[in-house]
Amino acid sequence: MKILPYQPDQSGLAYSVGTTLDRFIKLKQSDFPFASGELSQLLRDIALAAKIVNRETTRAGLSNIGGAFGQVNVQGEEQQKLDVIANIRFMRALSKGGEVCAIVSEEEDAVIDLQNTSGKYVVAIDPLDGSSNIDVNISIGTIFSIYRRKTPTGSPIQVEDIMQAGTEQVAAGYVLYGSSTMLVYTTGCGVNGFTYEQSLGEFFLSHPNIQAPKNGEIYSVNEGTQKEWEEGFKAYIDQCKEKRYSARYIGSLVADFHRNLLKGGIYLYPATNKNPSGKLRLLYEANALALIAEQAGASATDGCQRILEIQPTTLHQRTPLLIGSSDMVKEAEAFMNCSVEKPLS
Ligand code: FDP
Repeated sequence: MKILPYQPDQSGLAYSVGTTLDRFIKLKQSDFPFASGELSQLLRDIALAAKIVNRETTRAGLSNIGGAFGQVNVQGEEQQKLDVIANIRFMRALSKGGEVCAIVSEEEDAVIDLQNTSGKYVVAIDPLDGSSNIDVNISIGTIFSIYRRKTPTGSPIQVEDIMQAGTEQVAAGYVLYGSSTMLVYTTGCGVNGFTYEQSLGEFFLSHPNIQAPKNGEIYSVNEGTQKEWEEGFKAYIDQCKEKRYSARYIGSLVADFHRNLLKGGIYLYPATNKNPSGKLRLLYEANALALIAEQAGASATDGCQRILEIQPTTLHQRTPLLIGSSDMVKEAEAFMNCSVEKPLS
């Protein structure tokens, strides 16, 4: 009997499809001493739900899942049917896996206790971000943060398990449903991006070790609220214009953030009259993107304080957000007036 060692094919006849998300997660598990595989499984559960949400979003115009659901969420925002569907999909995936004990979702007033006291992890999630863009076929996203519970497993969940600062995240990521669907995540050892290959039903590593440019020439802000900005903020945006930066604002945080992360730029959502503490939610929007930003060499601040160090006090707490290329964020911060007392969100 003849036995030969395996020689990878060099002919180029069948191109390599690359590293799947599953394999990558498994390979990276060894980055964590004593890892038991639960976080890896949790990331895989999120990826599965993302594939399902991707399927729903891509047929949004065809099936009866577009438009408003007819209810408002705890933020007072009108829920779209796809917001509700995405929430159900992620809740289901996270509750079935067994690794999670509690979920904070944009679409739920309260913390959802999964009654799984053996679950080590708490997930904060915005199941479908940028939902005003769903019906007009523009990029939308999912944002998630994963925390390890503070109290011992086996006991009921407590406030300290939920109200953790962003520095405590063990992993965070987003899914961008755009011209292609991408999942980008970090476990605190750099940032990696995966593109969904629809025909194979798999995410493949497409953007290894993402490094954000230190500087950029794109600013992303809703200029319609300009009259409500504080003077320093106005002055910074004026400077962006003087420097002939490009204005790019999709109105989907994930999409605006992703573009600026890859190309260099800054996304800003300041305090306004309507949203005196800013619009974006700390627990399930700002924190996840701030961790990714920092892991990729970019930064995130509320104008005066590093986002990751803000101690949350309420579930749906809002924060101003300045996030993107580190030099741009630093420059913007220098314009902010940090002596004014901030209103409670
Ligand atoms: P949306 O309300 O459509 O869900 O998360 C909130 C968010 O979108 C962000 O994705 C987006 O960047 C921002 O709000 C848009 O707000 P404005 O319409 O006030 O600009």
